[in-house]
Amino acid sequence: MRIDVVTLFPDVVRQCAAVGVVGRAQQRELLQVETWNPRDFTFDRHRTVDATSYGGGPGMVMMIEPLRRTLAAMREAAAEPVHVIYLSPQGARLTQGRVEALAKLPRIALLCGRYEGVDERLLAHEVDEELSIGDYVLSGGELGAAVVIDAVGRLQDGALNDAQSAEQDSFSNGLLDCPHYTKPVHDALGSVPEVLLSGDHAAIARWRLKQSLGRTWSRRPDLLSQCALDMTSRALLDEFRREHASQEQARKELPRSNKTVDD
Ligand code: 4FD
Repeated sequence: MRIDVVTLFPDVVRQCAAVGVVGRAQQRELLQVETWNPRDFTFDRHRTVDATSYGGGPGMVMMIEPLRRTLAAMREAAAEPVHVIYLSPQGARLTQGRVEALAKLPRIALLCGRYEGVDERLLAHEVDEELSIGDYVLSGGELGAAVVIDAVGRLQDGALNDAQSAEQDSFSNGLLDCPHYTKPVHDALGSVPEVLLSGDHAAIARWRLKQSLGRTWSRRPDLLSQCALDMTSRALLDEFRREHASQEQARKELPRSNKTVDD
């Protein structure tokens, strides 16, 4: 897959995409990331890419012409049509489902805004999809682009090894991930749940699914309501909720010993 990024800060995007799983995916030629700087498509002495906003008020807007020329050059270098995505707080929320669909495309382009964003006319004519990585404002679309590149890049065939397999990710089944533990078995902070040491793979899978269901129920009920649970999952979640309720009860009845530095 190839991802073209239109950005005033190509170094930021390239460096974000150069490390870890996604950096390795590029080395293995499973993923190609190219950047295009709109400043290279200006002709004036100051390489101007922005101007003040009509209607007044503070803040600058990215101008049509440099971006139009940049996108034309990017599209000319492509054999196929390119799906162009604009990163902005006004976009549809990026989800793992959308990431999985984008990861199957041969080519996407990411348009990064700075200042107050891009002239609406350029967006209307050149952009296929507007995405937001979350309900907060960044000083530019570059970190959003880096998020898309990472999420999509790690799903390319061969990017993850067996141990990292994407099937185990949070959200791949619509649920949050279960807790994870490693050495040592006993620590001052607590012990590893016994079932994980039992070697009983069916019991371990059951425990993990129950934890996933329970965490999703308590932390992200919005996800759970979008998720059709089978009988097994319903039973596991009921079990978790009963345990959760009795733990809450115990916590209220005998408040845990208040150990302090003075003890
Ligand atoms: N939540 C996001 C994307 C970009 C951004 C920008 C209009 C500002 C947050 C277009 C206004 C781009 C996001 C740059 N902030 N800032 O995905």
